[in-house]
Amino acid sequence: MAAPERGNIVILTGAGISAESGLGTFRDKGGIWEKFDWQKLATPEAFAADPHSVHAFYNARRDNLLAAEPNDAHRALAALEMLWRGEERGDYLLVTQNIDDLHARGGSMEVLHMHGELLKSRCNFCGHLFEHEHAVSARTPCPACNKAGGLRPHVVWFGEMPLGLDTIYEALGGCDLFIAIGTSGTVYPAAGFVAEAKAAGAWTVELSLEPGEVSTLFDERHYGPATKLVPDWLGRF
Ligand code: BV8
Repeated sequence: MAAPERGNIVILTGAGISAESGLGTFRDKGGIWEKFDWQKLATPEAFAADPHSVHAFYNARRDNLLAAEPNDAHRALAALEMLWRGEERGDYLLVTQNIDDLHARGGSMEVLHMHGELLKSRCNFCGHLFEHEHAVSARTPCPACNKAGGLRPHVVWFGEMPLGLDTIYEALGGCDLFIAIGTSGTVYPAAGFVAEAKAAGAWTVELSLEPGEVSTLFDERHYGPATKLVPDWLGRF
């Protein structure tokens, strides 16, 4: 597809865009859900049953993230956002399933974290939401209400409502170009976004290492490592 001069763009990223920054993906060989059981670590029931193990799981991933750097794919998306918004070519929405902060550190100004953020926790007692890099445990007191035992990762677990869905579905309903980058198309509702975009008449593009579970829905598909594929494909704008 030739790059459009104008129009509304929605981009959905998944763990694959951060793979070359050293953060694990979930379902690739050796992925996170191969090593860890998501039913014991990424559901509200798991947290209620064993908050210590769940906090330890996210503390370890937070440490990995603090040692990671954004890559050329993150930076290429930031450049597209700058161009699209700077020249008022249309709406631009970056939605990520990732809980890392590499899009922001790579220069993206606005990122919708539909599955939450690893560098944030919130208090179940007072609702306080705060950023932190240090480890948190079931005994850590809330910095606002000072009560201990109520802190949880600001992460959307399986069975929980993803964040920002109203904004996302509104953008999908009016988008001209939908690009999915580094996602296996396994987790809903994110995996259903391509169908929403198609229904709105958008051109849909999959950029990943290999075909995902909803690949056949895409108008255009390119495969390869994101740090090469994304700057190359976005270079046409
Ligand atoms: C919801 C945060 C209702 C946590 C995550 C039974 C009970 C309850 C729910 C369900 C159920 N059955 C089905 C569901 C729905 C469920 C779901 O979809 N389950 C799946 C497993 C079937 N979804 C939910 O529960 C969601 N909530 O349904 O609420 C609702 C429904 C509709 C509307 C409103 C409300 C909540 C899901 C969120 C769960 N939280 N993460 C954490 O991170 O610890 S999900 C987890 O999977 C991550 O967020 C991850 O981002 C996401 C998707 O995975 P991917 O990003 O795609 O990563 P993956 O490893 O799978 O793929 C990597 C891809 O990268 C591959 O394609 C690979 O080829 C590519 N790649 C690899 N290397 C590279 C690369 N590409 C380019 N370059 C490379 N170098």
